[in-house]
Amino acid sequence: MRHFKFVVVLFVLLALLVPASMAQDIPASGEGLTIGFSQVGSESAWRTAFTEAVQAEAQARGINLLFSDAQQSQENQIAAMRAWIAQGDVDAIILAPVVESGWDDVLQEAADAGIPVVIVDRNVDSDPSLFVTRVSSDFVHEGRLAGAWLAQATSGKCNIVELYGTVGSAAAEDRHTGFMDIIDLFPDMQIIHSETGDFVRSEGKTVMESILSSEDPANICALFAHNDDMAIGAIEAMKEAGIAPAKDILIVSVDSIPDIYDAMDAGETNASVELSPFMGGPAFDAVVSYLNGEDVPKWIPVGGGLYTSRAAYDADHPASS
Ligand code: GYE
Repeated sequence: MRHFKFVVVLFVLLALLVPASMAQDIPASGEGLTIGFSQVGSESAWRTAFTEAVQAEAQARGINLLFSDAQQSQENQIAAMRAWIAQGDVDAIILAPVVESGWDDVLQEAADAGIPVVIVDRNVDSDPSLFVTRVSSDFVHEGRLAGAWLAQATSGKCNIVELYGTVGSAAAEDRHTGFMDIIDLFPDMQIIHSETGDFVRSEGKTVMESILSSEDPANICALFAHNDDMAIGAIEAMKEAGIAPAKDILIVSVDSIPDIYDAMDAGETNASVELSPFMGGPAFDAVVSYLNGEDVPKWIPVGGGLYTSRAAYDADHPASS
C-alpha cells in the first residue's frame, strides 16, 4: 500500500514537471538568443529603415542577430534558412518573405528541426501551423485607404496609373486588391495603365517615362504607386516631361518614408499611407513567448494612417517632429 502511494505521488510529480520542462525560461528581452533574420533586400528606403530598426532592437535586447540580405531572391532566402537549419545554430528564424508562395518545404524543414519561424511584413500562403505568427500591417486596408483618399479627392472620377510592387508579393497583390475594392464602387474611376516597378525608385521612374510617352498626360488624373520610392521616381519622370506632379497628376503612395514628406513640402505629392518599420520588437516578443510555452496569436497587426502633410504626420508621431 505504501509502495502504491509512493508510485502515485511520483506520477503526479512527473506529470507536473513534464510540461514545465518543455518550456524554456527565456528572459522577456530575449537576451542570449541567436535568431536568423532573412530579409527581402534593400530595394526601398522603407526596407532599409526596417532592417536598421530590427538590428537596433536586437542589439538593445542582447539578441545575437544573424542577418541575411536576399537581394529580392526567394532562392537566396531558402538557402539562408537551410544553412541555419543545417548548422543548428539558431533558436528561431524571422522570415520577411519576398513572395507569398513556395515556402512549404523549407518551413516544414524548420519545423522538423524544432526551429520556430516568425513571418514579418509580407505574407506566405503556407499552412499557418508551419509558423508561429505573422507580424505585419494589413496591406488590403492600406490599398483601401489610398483608394478612398483618391475617390474623395476626385469626386469619384479619375483615370489612374498604377505602379505595381513586386508581382506575387503580398504587399503588391493586397494593396491592389484593397485599392480596387474602393475604385470598383465608382463607375468613373478606372486604372488605365498598370505596370510593375518592383518597389524600386529607378524602375518607378523608367516605367512612368514610358507610360508618359505612350499616353496623353492630359488623360491621366492620378498615380497610385505601391510604395513611396516608385512615386518619387515617377515624380522625377513627370517633372522632366514638364508635368506638375500633385497638380496635373495627383499622387498617392504607401510607406511614409522621410523623402515623401520632403516631396509633400515641395507640393509634389499628395498623400502617403504609413507603414511602420518597427516590427522587430513584436517579432522578438513572439519568439520569446513561444519558447517560454505561452500562446501566441497567429497575426500581430501593426497599424498606420494616411497623411497629406508633414504636420499631420508629425502630430501623430511626436518623437519624430
Ligand atoms: O512597401 C516597400 C518594400 O513589403 C510592405 O516592400 C513591404 C514593401 C514596402 O520594398 O517599400
